[in-house]
Amino acid sequence: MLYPQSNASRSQLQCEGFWKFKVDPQKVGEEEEWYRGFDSDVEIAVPGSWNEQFEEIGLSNYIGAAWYCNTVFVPQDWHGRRIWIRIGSADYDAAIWLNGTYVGQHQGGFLPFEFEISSAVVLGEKNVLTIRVSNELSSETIPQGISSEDFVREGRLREETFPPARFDFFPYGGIHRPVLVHATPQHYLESIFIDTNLQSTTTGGVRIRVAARCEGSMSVRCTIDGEHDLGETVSPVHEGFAVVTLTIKGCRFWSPRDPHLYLLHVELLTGEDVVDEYEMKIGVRQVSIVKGKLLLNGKPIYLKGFGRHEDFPVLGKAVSSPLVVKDFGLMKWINANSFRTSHYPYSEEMMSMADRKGFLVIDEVPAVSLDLRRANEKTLTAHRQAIKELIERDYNHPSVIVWALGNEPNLVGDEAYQQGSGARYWEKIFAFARSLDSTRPMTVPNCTRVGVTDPVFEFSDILAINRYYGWYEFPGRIEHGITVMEREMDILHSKYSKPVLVTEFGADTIPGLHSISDQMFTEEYQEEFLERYIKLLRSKEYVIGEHVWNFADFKTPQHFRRVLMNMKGIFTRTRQPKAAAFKLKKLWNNAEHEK
Ligand code: BDP
Repeated sequence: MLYPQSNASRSQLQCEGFWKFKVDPQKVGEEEEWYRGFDSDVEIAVPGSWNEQFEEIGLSNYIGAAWYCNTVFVPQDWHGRRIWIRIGSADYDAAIWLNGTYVGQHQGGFLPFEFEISSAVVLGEKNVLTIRVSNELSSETIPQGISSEDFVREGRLREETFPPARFDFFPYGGIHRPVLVHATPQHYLESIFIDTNLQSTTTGGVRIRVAARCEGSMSVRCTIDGEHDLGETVSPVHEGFAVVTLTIKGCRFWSPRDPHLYLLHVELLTGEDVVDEYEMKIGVRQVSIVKGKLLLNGKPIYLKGFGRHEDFPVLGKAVSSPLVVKDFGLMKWINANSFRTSHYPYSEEMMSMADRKGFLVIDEVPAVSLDLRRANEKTLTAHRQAIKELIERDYNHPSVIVWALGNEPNLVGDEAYQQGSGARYWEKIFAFARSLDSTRPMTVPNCTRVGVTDPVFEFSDILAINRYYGWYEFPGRIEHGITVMEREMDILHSKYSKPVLVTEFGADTIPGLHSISDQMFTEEYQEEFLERYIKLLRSKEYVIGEHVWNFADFKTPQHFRRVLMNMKGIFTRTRQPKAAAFKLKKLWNNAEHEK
């Protein structure tokens, strides 16, 4: 699925703005035929989260189904083309109707989906678009949900949150990314996958795999930055596929220091006539792990940055262009070179900006806190589907250097996980992911409670660990926490001989709270915690990076250990720096590949 664009062959309409909105807690909407269109005094902004927009009408904790309705005028001159509806993300399940006709359903949040609507659309008129979204989760969805009964069954009543969630971020509902109606030609480019490598220190290789839906004799032509002398650029389409290989001499390889992007132009041709075309920016770079080091273009790279969230007051989980700009500005300011899309895929707008700004991204599948006692074949299928959709969406981003296939499985502990169920599950997941991408390292961040015997380590290329010694364990005792951390990292490394990446470490901090002794929640405690961890990590040859938890404070479900938010942010939820921000800026003020 290609991101829609406008060019001589393609067009698009943005459907953002205010939509009619109606909640459907009893799930009567379908029976009452709301899909034919409805009126309502309640209007919701798209993109946006309903929990943030409708506190006043009692929806801040609403988990359930809700309906959206709008009209879209599709121009007459789209006649003869294929017409599609594409949604950037709807959390977590969406069903679509156009003019009362069912179009399709997609399960799984945080990822785009599209359906062809050519036969349902009326050209030159307003079409009624109805979307039902639900933010309900179950044991069979990715991420998994949790019910009040599960809390009891799992013997963890005191862990109960409201709304119930297995994870530590707010389970917002809504259409969170752009809704687009777009047109392609009848014969069209369906997907493009780019592989790049270093053929020498000055020559880059680019392999372009194209899938096209077309009939008859067609070919694909690829050009980079309009240069035609890059090798054989035309290839015939055979059974819907074509491969073009190009070489770039005197190549400017993509890196955080020089995030150079080339413009790739792909055309679908019949003879010399252009049937469809697509333009995209590509970076030429190579990621590898050699002798325990993470290499970018053959040189060791050390990751400095954050685990993050998509979260902001009023917006909830909605993508906002000013916020994307602001956050990259802050990450540059603080001298970070990387981030992890914890705990789900981020907006396409954010990923493209990472390419342009030269950030290295660990791209995460939304399989957070998996509990295998609750998982079954359907969970496995949903997990595979999320991996497939994420890899297809983000394969071409040079910024994406690692896939995280989940986060902290077996969080609340179950012996069977260590004794076989974990290994059996992850073996299948890693094998599936590797069948889709053989070029990038893969990992799953592990949690303290599972420890160094987590089966994910067997399958991971990088040993990713989330640790809070000096916070959840040994509260108020940073010194002791550091000693335990060091011992554990040494054991981990000697056991698996793979590079170690600390994907989370941090301390909740209330800005303005101070103390002259080690007191949790003070600004001094956060500064010292981070500084001591960073000093330790840099003293270990096998550590390839440090990701502080979290970039900014973020909203969580209600729980006695959270005051509205998780406050481990280096910035507040509204992006004011805490004292630790200035400390990190200094600690990260060195060359990207140096510790
Ligand atoms: C880790 C989780 C993360 C939490 C964090 C915390 O990966 O989602 O927000 O702990 O408790 O275990 O701050």
